[in-house]
Amino acid sequence: MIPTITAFEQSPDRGRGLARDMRVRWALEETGQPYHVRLVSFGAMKEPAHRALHPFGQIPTYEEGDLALFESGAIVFHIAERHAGLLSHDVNARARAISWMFAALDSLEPPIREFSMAKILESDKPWFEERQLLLKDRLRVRLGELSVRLGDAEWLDDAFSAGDLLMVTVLRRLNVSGMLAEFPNLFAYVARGEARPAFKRAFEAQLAVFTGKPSGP
Ligand code: GTB
Repeated sequence: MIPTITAFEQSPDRGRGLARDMRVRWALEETGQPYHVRLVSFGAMKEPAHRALHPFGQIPTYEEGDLALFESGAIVFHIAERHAGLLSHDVNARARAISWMFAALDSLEPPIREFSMAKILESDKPWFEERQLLLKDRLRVRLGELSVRLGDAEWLDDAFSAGDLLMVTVLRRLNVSGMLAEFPNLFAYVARGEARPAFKRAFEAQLAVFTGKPSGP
C-alpha cells in the first residue's frame, strides 16, 4: 500500500526543504518507497479532519492503510523499521543509530529551533541581541561536542543511517545562519547528506510544490 504524507501547501521556507515533511520524503526515497503527498493549508491543518490525524494540527502526517502516524521522528523510524536502507540488521549498530535519531531530535533540534525561532519572533525586543548571544553560545557548545564526536568520519556511526538522516535535516536549519561554517566537519557532513541522490529527489519534490513545476525525469 502506497503511503500518503502531508506537507505545507505553501511552505514559509519557500522550498528550501526545512519543513519536516522533508525528512519523511528523504526516508521514503532512501528506502525506495513510492508515496503520495496531500498538501494542506494552514487553515485546513487546524480543522477536525486533519486534527484526527495530528493532535497538534501540524504537518507531516503519514497514512498507510488503517495506520495513521504523526511526529516526523516516529514516521522516519516506522519507515526505517519496515524497509531496508536506514537501520542496520546488526542489533547493536541498529541501537546506536536509534540513539543518534533521539540525539538529533532531543539534543540538537531544541537549541537550533530556539535559536532560529528567537530570530523570527523576538527581533523587536530590547533584549533580543543579548539573548541571541546566549542562545548562540549554548548552541555552539552542543555543535562543538557533535563536531568532536564526528571527527573525520563520514557518518555518525559507520554506515549512513536514519540517525544521520535526522541529524542532517536538523543541522540544515542552520545553513542561513553561517554557524555551521565554524565547524568544517559538520559543514561537510551536511553537504554529504545533501549530495545523496535520495536527498536530491526529496528536495526536488518539495521544491516543486513551491515553484509549481513538476519534479522528476
Ligand atoms: N515535532 C513535530 C514533528 O517533528 O513532526 C513538529 C511538527 C511541526 O513543527 N510542524 C510544522 C507545522 O506544521 C511544520 S515543520 N507548523 C504549522 C503549525 O504549527 O501551525 C516546522 C517548520 C516550519 C517552517 C520552517 N521554515 O519556514 O523554515 C521550518 C520548520
